[in-house]
Amino acid sequence: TGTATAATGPDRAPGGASVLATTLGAQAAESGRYFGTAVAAGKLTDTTYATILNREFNMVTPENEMKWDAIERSRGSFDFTAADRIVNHATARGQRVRGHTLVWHSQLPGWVGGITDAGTLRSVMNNHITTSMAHFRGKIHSWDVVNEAFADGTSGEQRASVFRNVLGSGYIEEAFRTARSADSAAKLCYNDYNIENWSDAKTQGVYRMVRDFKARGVPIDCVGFQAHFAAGGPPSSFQTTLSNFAALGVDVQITELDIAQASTTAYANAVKACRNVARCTGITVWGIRDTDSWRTGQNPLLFDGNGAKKPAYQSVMSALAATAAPASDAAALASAAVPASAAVPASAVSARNTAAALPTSFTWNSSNILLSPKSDATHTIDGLKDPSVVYHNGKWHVFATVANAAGYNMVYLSFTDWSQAASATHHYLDRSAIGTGYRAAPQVFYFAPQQTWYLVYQTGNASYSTNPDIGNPNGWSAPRHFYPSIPDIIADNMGNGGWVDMWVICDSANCYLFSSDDNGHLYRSQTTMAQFPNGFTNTVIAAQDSNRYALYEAANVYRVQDTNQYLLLVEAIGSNGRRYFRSWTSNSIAGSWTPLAESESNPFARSTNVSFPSGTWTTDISHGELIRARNDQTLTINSCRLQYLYQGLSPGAGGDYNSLPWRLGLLTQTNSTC
Ligand code: 9MR
Repeated sequence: TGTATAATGPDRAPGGASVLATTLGAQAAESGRYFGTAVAAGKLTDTTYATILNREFNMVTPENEMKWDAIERSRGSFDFTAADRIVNHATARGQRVRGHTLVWHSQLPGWVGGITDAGTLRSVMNNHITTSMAHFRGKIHSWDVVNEAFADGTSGEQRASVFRNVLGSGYIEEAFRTARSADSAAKLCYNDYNIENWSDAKTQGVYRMVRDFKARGVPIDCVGFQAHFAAGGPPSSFQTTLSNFAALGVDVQITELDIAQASTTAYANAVKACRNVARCTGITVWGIRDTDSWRTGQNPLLFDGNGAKKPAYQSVMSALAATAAPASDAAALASAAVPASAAVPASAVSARNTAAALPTSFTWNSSNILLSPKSDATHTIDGLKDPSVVYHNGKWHVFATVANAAGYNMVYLSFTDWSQAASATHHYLDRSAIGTGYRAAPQVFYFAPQQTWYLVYQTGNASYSTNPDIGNPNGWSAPRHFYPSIPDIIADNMGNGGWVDMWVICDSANCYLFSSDDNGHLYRSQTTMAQFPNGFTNTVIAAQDSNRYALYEAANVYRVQDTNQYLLLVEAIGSNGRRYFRSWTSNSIAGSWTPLAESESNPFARSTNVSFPSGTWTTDISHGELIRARNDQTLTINSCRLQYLYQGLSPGAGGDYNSLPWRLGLLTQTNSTC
């Protein structure tokens, strides 16, 4: 991380050239895309395989485990065991999942192929779609609803299959309509091979179907191009094909990429075709190592049989990195007003660019524990807490409190992908000029007017340090205080609480400093952008509650991108003694706050609206931060598919508060409407 790059803020240099990341997933994320692979459940215990999977990819497609013959081998009897293994593995690591596939003429059990009665087949098909989608609801980003329904050759028509033969060509539409009712949040895709060359009759046939679906309002969100190529790679018209489909109003993806002999040029051409189309939101390769491929003997993948990167790997990385049209996600995240915006990884944003208003209720999936404390010779840490996070220069940068019985200080770590968070080095900030002693609850942001990073934290006063380079843990300045001493209004109201959790956010004219008192008050001070970080004099009570536990601490305020809304989150202690978040909105930072989801029964985030697909490791959803769409002082979030990095705690833990074993996990919103 060069200081010069850090000082200009953006994660994509102005010309669009990106910083080289170290994994496929992180590199694709630089332009708002994902990079995925097909995964076989039986290989998850192969450590070479799992190491590459966890390191490189942020999307997975079960290679065979979600197919009809795997899931409903006999009528009405569903077995999701192998598919669940893949989904749980992915979800626990923050990887998304593409469901593959609901309706396909192949890998279809004999009992379906033998049905000759339309009524029976219709109900069998719809039941298969509904039961499968219900089982995985909230865990699948996109579904291949119908796979390979068109005929090879020159007809441009649907292929013969039991579905087509018994139900007629309308079965595809019916499958998509059933799928939308079964899971309204998942993206619904049509997936096929040999539709990459624009002039091919098969491509044209699929194109006409998608155009017709869009015209008639049949629910379809995306088209998958399998991209199983011969040694020459994609046809020269591939990019044209992708952009012509995208122009119909669907996202497009490369879903099963493999190329005989894996020439570097052929791979680069495939990647570039996607990269140059804004609505091409991601690329999936059909397997990890050559030995994992279905194309025996053709060595068509990016890793050799030993798990070593092949030349094609480097060419994919370079092609992803070259000047590109950002995916529509990234385009939506960028804002004209302040150029220093962060391109947030594909794993952090929705596959669509609509900035919808916030919903009035929320549901979430949680990851497993992603980050735990790491002690060293001079630091024995019990709890990792209060995370603050930005995405910059192809990496996540996380700051957090480290706690033990003796008190608090802070730590910094960075990593390219959530799947790598656990292996990141922990840099203790007491070794920087921030120094030893009480320092806690960091908040990090880039203050664009001064081209420098700020770390705001509590020391008994409200304090900050600055650093020109967020990637340099030793670059932070010694603490300075925002106030000469605790403001009178806080001293007068905090009772036996504590003055904690300082939070800065700026609009175009002013900066605001929020803090809490563990006694039912949220405070707000104000200064001008020009004076920041000085001039915070006029402190007021921004919100209060006579039940101190209902408005306790860990307040966050964000600007909601493309709306006139600000979002306030405050941590509360519920009637069961467990931590949760309440939320409000306002049309100005200094305005009054209107309830959004703010009760125990309709919380912003609480154990009651959070699912733990791989085990409930905490019933506290406590102090953390939303993933932001930018890293600057505006604290802007994209309302699509929110993610919240939080602290949680083993439900059985107890004893000394400072020694509690807090760990960090990531919530991903499951009821996003965009
Ligand atoms: O890679 C899959 C292989 O393990 C299976 O034996 C095969 C069975 O048909 O399916 C392969 O995956 C296919 C995918 O599901 C759909 N598009 C073509 C893929 C390669 O055949």
